[in-house]
Amino acid sequence: MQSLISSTSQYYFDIEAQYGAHNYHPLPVVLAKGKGVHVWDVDGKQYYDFLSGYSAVNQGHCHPQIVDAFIEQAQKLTLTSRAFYNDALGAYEKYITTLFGYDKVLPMNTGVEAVETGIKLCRKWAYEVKGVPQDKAEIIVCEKNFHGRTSTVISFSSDPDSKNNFGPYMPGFTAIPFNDLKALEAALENKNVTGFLVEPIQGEAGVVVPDDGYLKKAKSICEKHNVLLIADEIQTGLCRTGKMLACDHENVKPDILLLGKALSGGMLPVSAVLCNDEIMMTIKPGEHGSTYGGNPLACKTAIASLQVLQDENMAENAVLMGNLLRSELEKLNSPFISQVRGKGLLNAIVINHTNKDAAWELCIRMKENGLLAKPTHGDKIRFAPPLIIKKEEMIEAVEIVAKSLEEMS
Ligand code: IF1
Repeated sequence: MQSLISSTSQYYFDIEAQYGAHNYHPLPVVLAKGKGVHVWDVDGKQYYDFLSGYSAVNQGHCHPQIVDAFIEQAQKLTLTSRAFYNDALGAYEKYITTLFGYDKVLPMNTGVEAVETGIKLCRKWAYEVKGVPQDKAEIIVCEKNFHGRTSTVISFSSDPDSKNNFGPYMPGFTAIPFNDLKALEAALENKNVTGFLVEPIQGEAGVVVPDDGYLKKAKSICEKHNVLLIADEIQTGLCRTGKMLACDHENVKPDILLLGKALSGGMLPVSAVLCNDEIMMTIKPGEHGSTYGGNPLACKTAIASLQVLQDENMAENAVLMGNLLRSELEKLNSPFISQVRGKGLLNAIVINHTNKDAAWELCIRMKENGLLAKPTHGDKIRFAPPLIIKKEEMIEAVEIVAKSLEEMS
């Protein structure tokens, strides 16, 4: 379906095509402003943002308290490097470790850096604490995982787009089916296994929610084999699924917790690795780091981002609005929707249509009607608005989905 494109928007499409890498295929919309659940394009048209920066703006676009914290620190001191102490890092470290109940935090920037750091900690712990033979540590991952795009992390991806022609690949990873405890039990018979890296809900795979009790049983299997559970909560964490952490739905405490995205409310890249001393203290001075890791601007922004999640009860709202979204979508009884699934405000619909571009076309129609969402892996569309969305806004958003589905027929 041909989208209605203004000449202003076309200018931006062209300049990016000319000067920017073509590593994305964005929806044809050029955004210029964001506030709360809304974004506006260069022509001033308003949209509901149902992607939330891939769950990085859970708190809503340009949340005033987060912006204020950012601006205040930006005018004082933004980066010292870790070659020196600064007056923001310690307070942040105390805040976040107290909030999540771990001895220590290792501050990084992007989500994949937190994943890489978690892998390095798990391996170091294997050799220096568990006693795995040198260079034999094995980490179990799940098929259809998404943990980021560095060369190590795509080494254990099962997605050809993420992996093809980026070899040679990093060894030391074994993939098992997600949501399969027998496969996990069997994989952990290998005494060299040191960790199990898993997303509590698989995001990019199309919001795949495991059976109730899966995480709890996985944790006990790991404990039985002295294997670390590494929970990648970079997308599922920070109230997105209706609890502070998706692991909280089953009262599971990962050995290594990975956070990112909404940890900064969409202001700048901030990620974090949390674990207890037995694991964290295996890394000694000079053995890991990052120029921007733990910078004062990130620390103050992250505290504000975590505080507003709690102050504004965003997890509770995610439960209520997620239930409303899924029930309203089900009520549409659209022949084009074969499944509605998710937890809290991490949701996806599976499109049932002979036309392979149906999901894309539906996203184009929703864009024309005032709602932005993006297909993932062909026939799924993720619906993940900011967690501050109100009931009347959710109702209006579903009306846009319904109208767009009508147009599809
Ligand atoms: C893209 C989606 C993909 C993540 C989980 C680590 C990372 C991500 C569970 C790495 C990042 C982003 C990356 C972006 C699209 C988006 C994404 F699921 F969120 F939609 F790809 F799967 N763990 N997810 O979801 O964090 O290094 O990006 O900060 O690469 O296209 P990052």
